[in-house]
Amino acid sequence: MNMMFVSCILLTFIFGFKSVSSHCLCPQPWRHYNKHCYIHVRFRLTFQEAESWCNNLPNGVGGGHLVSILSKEELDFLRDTFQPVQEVVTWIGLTDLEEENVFVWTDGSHVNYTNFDKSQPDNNRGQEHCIHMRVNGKWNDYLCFGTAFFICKSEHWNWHSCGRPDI
Ligand SMILES: [Ca+2]
Repeated sequence: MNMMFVSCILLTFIFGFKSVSSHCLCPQPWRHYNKHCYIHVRFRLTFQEAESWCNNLPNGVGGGHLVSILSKEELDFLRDTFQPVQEVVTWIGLTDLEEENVFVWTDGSHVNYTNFDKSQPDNNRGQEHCIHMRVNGKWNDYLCFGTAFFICKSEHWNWHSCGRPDI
């Protein structure tokens, strides 16, 4: 291969990727991370109301769920992105409502990673089955009919106005 050809390939590669910004993958004000879009919703709902809100997402994003957090990296992304506007607690999509101490994500993801706070989950008074995240990023089981801000997560979107196929 001659140098000109290699340079062409490299430039195409670099500018090809640059033209696919996160704005193409998630509509504003959603934020993109690892093939998913996230939004921090700043009004208070119960756990089930928040899950329903995420299931019926506006802006054509598609059906989503309360956020599943599958790794420390994903948790760090959420904290870095939403911490400045995060209130005391934020619903995440983890619950053991169906069976005590068997935690499931509402989006069906496997539970391979958790980040519960010290002494949690404690199922206080036998009534805490829905998980929220505290400002310190640690998780706590809480009353499902309590209200909190929440984060929705949805598979990212090929926004047609980008004019390019998704990568
Ligand atoms: Ca608790």
